[in-house]
Parts: sequence; C-alpha cells; structure tokens
Amino acid sequence: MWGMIATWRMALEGVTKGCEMLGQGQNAGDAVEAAIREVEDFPYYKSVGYGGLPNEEMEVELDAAYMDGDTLSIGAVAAIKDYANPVSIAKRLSQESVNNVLVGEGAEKFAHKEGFERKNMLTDRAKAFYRKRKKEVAQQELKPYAGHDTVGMVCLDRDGKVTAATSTSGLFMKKKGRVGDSPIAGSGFYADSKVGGASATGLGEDLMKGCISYEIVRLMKEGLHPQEACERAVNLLDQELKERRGKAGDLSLIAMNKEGQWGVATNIEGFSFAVAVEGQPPRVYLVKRNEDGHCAFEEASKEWMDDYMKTRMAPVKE
Ligand code: SD4
Repeated sequence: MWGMIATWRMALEGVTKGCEMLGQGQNAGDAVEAAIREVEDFPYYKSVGYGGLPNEEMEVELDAAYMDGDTLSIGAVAAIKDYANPVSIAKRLSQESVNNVLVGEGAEKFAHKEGFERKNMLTDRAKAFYRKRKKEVAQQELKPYAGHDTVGMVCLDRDGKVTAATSTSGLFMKKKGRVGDSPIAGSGFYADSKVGGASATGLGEDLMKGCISYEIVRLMKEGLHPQEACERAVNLLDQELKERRGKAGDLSLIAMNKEGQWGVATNIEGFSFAVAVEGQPPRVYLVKRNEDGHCAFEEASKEWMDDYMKTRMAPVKE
C-alpha cells in the first residue's frame, strides 16, 4: 500500500506527481519532495514558495521542513530568502548529523554552498497583494491568510516508509524573522514509519502550543485511527486554548498511518485537502466540522474546483 495526503486544494498537482512516483515504486522521501516542489514552483499559490506573500518589510521569508520516518531524521530551514525550493534544502539538511535546522542567513549560506537554485521569490503579484493588504489591515490582527496556506504532506511508500514535509511563506505581513510551526518538528509535522505521520496548517503560534503533529502520531501509536486521532487532538487543543486564552487560532491537520488509512480535522470552515492511496486517484475534499466536533468531508465539486483556480489567478485589484 502507498498513499499521500496533503493540506489544501493547492497540493493536488503535487500529490498527483508524488503518487505517480510512488506507483512506480519510488520512495516516500523523493515523492514528498517532488510533490512539495510542485506547489513551491507554482506562482499563483501565494503562501508557498515562488509568489509567496511577503513579511512586514516586503521580503519573502520561507519556512520548510522534511522528516524521514524510518530514521527520524529531521531537516528544516526558517526565514530563508531567495531560494527556489526550501523543501529540498530541508531534505538535504536532514542528512547531516548535526546542524539540521538552519535559519536566515545561515540557511542561505548552506544552500549556496550546496548549489541550490537562487531565485528572487518576490513576484510583482505578491507586491500588489502587499500594497493592497497594507491599506486594508492597518489596524487588524495578523491571521493566517484565508484559504491558501501552508502545504503539509504525509507520504507512505510501498516499502512502508513514512515521510512528512512542509513549505510556507508563513503569515502574510509577519515580522521579519518570525518562525511558525511549519519548520518545527512535532508541531508542523511529524513522521514515524512504525506508526504514520501528521502535518498542520493554521496559526503557527497556536499549533505549536499543542505540539499537535506529534500528538496525533502519538495517538495513532496508541491505536487510534487517523481520523479519531486528528479529531481528538484538534478538539482538545481548541478547547484548551479557548479555556485558557479565550480564543483559539485556526488549527487544521491531516494524517496517514502506516496502513494508508488517513484522517483530517479542523476547527475552521473551509479547510480542503488532497489525498490518494493505491487504487484511489488523487481527489480534493472539503471538510465540514459538525457541532459535535466530528469532521465530515465531501469531494469538491467541479464548480468549486473551477472557481478555485479562477480566483487564484484573477488580477489583483488594488
Ligand atoms: C504559520 N502555519 O507560519 C503557518 C501558516 C499557515 O494557514 O499554515 N497558514 O503559522
């Protein structure tokens, strides 16, 4: 059995590519990297890679990570600028014995030395969004940018290897140097080939408070189905945050276990995800959270899919 699950509709093309590789017997490390790169390279997805939305100072600072569930090796970069594919740098760092997580200038130096492609990641389109947003939200609180966020994936190959990877430009208008959950092991992602993997999207500051990806893997290890594990972890963190802080940020999670069973949970409206397993082609689903805290999902309609692309690619009205 092989399979792949990922946050948001934007992961679909990547999941499709990754699954082709898995179907041909390639490993979960290469498949997840190729899948994330696909999302990073697409300029109209404005919170991952090229075309990602800038920080307060109009710079695109990117976070990414990779985890190998066989060895538990982790690699991550945070607040890295001007590199085309942060996930590949993260994967490369996972092969080092130390210095696995690098930030800013140090990450860029490493990437340069290793010959990774330099690229100005700030597009004119992202600049237009910046100018527009600056006008709109002068007074507002920073929020994960609705509807097209971090890409996080879990991948299982035929040999039973589980990997997880993430890539993001983080929160739009974040402070320079701000790091979210996505490059933080256990929060934005976790993978253990003996159990499965999980990955998160939403408000990093709150996702980190629950080490939620690790928590889901831990619950799966106790025998919970991924769906149950996701719901339990999300609902509990949501509840704790509300109880202690009066509110909870967006928390959306995906997971897959080593049998290829999968699950998702969210505390928001409008979370979408892409999933495929052997014998079942990649599909996009929309998640609905019921009053009782359970999440139901249905396949996205053709209209929804068409509209999604149309809005992503529409001209930016400033
Ligand atoms: C972050 N979790 O940097 C990321 C952003 C994200 O939905 O997923 N937004 O906090």
